[in-house]
Amino acid sequence: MKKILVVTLAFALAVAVAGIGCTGRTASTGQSDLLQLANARGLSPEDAARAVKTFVPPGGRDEYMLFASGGHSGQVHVVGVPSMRLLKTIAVFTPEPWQGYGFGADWSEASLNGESNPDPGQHLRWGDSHHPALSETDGKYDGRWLYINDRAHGRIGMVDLSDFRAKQVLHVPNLQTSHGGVFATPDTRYVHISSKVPALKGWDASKGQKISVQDHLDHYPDLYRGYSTFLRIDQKTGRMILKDSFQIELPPYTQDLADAGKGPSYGYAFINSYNVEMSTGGVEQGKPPLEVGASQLDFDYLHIVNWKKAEDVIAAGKFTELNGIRVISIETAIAEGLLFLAPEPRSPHGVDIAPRGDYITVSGKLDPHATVYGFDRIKKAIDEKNYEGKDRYGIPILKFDAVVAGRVDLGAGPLHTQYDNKGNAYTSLYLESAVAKWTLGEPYHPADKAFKLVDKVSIHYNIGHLATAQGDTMDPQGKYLIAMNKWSIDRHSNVGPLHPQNFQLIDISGEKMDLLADMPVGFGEPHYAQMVRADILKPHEVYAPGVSPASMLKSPDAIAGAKDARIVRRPGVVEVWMNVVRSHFTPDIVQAKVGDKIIVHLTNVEQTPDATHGFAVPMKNVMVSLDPGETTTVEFVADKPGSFSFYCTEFCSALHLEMQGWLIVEPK
Ligand code: RUQ
Ligand code: CUA
Repeated sequence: MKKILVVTLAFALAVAVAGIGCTGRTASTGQSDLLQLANARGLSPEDAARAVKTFVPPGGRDEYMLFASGGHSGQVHVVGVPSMRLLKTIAVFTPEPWQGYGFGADWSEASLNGESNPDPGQHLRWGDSHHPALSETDGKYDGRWLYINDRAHGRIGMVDLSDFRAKQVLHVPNLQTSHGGVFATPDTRYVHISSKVPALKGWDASKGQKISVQDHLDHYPDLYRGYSTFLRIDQKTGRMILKDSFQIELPPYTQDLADAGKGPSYGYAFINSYNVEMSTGGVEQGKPPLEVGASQLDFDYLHIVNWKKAEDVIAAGKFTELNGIRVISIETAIAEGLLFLAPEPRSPHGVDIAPRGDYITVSGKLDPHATVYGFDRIKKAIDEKNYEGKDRYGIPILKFDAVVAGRVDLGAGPLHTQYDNKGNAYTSLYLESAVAKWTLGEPYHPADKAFKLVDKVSIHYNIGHLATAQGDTMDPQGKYLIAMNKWSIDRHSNVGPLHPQNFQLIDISGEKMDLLADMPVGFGEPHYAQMVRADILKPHEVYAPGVSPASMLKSPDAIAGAKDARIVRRPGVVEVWMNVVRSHFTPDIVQAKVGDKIIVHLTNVEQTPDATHGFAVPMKNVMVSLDPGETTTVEFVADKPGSFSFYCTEFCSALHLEMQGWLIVEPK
C-alpha cells in the first residue's frame, strides 16, 4: 500500500516537474491533492520534488550519516542524510552535560583532561575540532572509530563508534597546533596528524628556556619545525599508542591539509604547505604582514612522505626521542629517501586523493585551477631523481612538469575536492560561492587531458569543505554532496548577529547538480565532514551489564542489582556501590563528614533500550549520564556541611521526579 502511494506521488511530481499539467488522463485525485498542497504552501513543482527527495517519514531512517566537526564548539555532530536532521552531538574537546562528559572526576573527565599533556596542571576545556577521519578497512569506512583534531592545540580525539562517545584525547608531542592531516591509512594502521603553525623545536618551558621575539622569530627557519605524525592504532580498542608512533620532522613551512595514499599510492602521505617563504609577520618590526609575506613566491610545496619506508627507518633505530615520541630528522628523511617536495601553485589548501589512488588534486585559494598530480609520475620522478633543485633544508624538489598530469580551470577560490563513483570530482569554490563538477576521465596519461569542467552550482555562501557520500574513500557513492558554507547571511530567520552556518544538500545523482535543501547549523562552525552509509555503523543499543564505557569491559565495580548495593567507610572516604534503576537509587541516603572523599560506583542495571538515567549532585559539579548497562565511578569531596539532594536528570519513567536521594554532610 505504502509503496503504491510512493510510486504515485513520485509520478505525480515527475509529471509536475516535467511541466505536464495535472489535468491529463493519468492524474488521480491523490496527485491533484498533492499538487494543491504544494500550491497552497507556495512551493513550485521543483520545490515539491526536492521535498520528496529529502523527506524521511516519521519513524523512518536516513540512508547516510554525516559526521561533521563542530569547529570551536569542540564537538562532532551526527546528521542524517538526506533528511539533514541532527541526530547527536558528540562532545570531544569540550565538556557536555547531557552526555555527562567531563563532570564528576569520572572516566570522561580523565579522558577530556588528555594524555601526555605537556602542561599537566592546565586542563583545557575547549578545542577547535576540524577534520574528522573515520577508520577504514581496505580503503573503505568500517564504522569502528572516528578521529578528530583540535586546530587550537596539537591534540587529537578518538570517538568509539560502538557507543558514539569520545574515549581518548591525546596531546601529540611537538605539535602546538594542528590542522590537516587527520586521516586514517586505508587499513587504520596509523592515523596521521601534522602541525599547523610550526612550533619551537624541542622547546621545553619547564627547562626555564628564555624566549624573546628578536631571538626567535629572526631565526625562525632554524628554530621552528613542523612534524608529520603517524599515530599507531590499537586494532582492538581504537586507541592511539604513543610509544608505537613516530614523527617525521618537517621544515617550518605551514603544513596544511593532508591525505593518505591508497591503492597504487598506499604507503605514501601527501601534505600541502603554504608560507614556504617562512614569513613571521611583525609589521612594527618593519616586516611584511604575514598574509603578504606568505604569498611572495609562485609556488609552495606538496610534501610527499613515504611512511612505509619511515617504518623501516624507525625499526632500524634511526630516530631520536623528542618529548616522548620517536622522531626522524629531516636529514635522516632525506638520506633515506622518504621525503620529497613537489611545487604546487601558491598557497594551496586542499589535497585530495582520487578513489583509485592514482590522482592527487591540489587546489589553492589564490589560483583558479585545480592541479592534478599523477602518482605514477611522482613515482617516476622519484626513481629517476628528476629534481628541479633542493629546498634550504636539502629536501629534493621534484620537477613540476614531470609530476603534474593536468590542470583544470574551475573558478575563484578552489579549496577542497571530493569524488563520486562515476569518475567525477567536485571542488568547492570559496570566493565564487559555488561547487564545480569536473571529470577525471580514465586513469593516467595520455587520457590525462580529459580533466574537464562539466557543471557548476551556486551555494549560499562561501563554501569551505564539501563532503560527498564516502567521497574520500575507495568506495565513493555519488548521490549526495553537502556544501559546508561559512556564511548564511540571509538564508534563515534572524537569530541575532551571530548567524548560523549553512549546510546545503546537493543531489549529484544526475548530470546537473541540484540543490535540495538548507540546514542551518546553529551549534558550531563545521569544517570537514565525512558521510558514511548508515548500515556500516553498528553501535550497541545498550551496554552489556556492568560495562564501563572507558574500557568497554565489565567494570570490577559493577553490581547486579539492589541487593549488592552498599556503603563502605574508611577514614576520610565514603565509598558507595549504587544501584540505579527505574525509579530508584539504592542506597538513597549517603552520610558523610566534611572533608570526606565520596566515591560512587553507579550501575544502571537496565537492559531496556533508551532506559538512561542521570546522576546529578547539586553544587558539586557532578553530572553523569548512565546509559542502560553502564557502570561509571564518580568522585568528589564533601567540602561543605549540608544536605544535598542528588537526582536523576533523565525523564526516565512516570516516577522520574521521585528518583532522588540525599547526601547528608555533617560537620567534623
Ligand atoms: S581547512 S580552516 Cu579544513 Cu579548509 Cu581548516
Ligand atoms: Cu531515572 Cu529519571
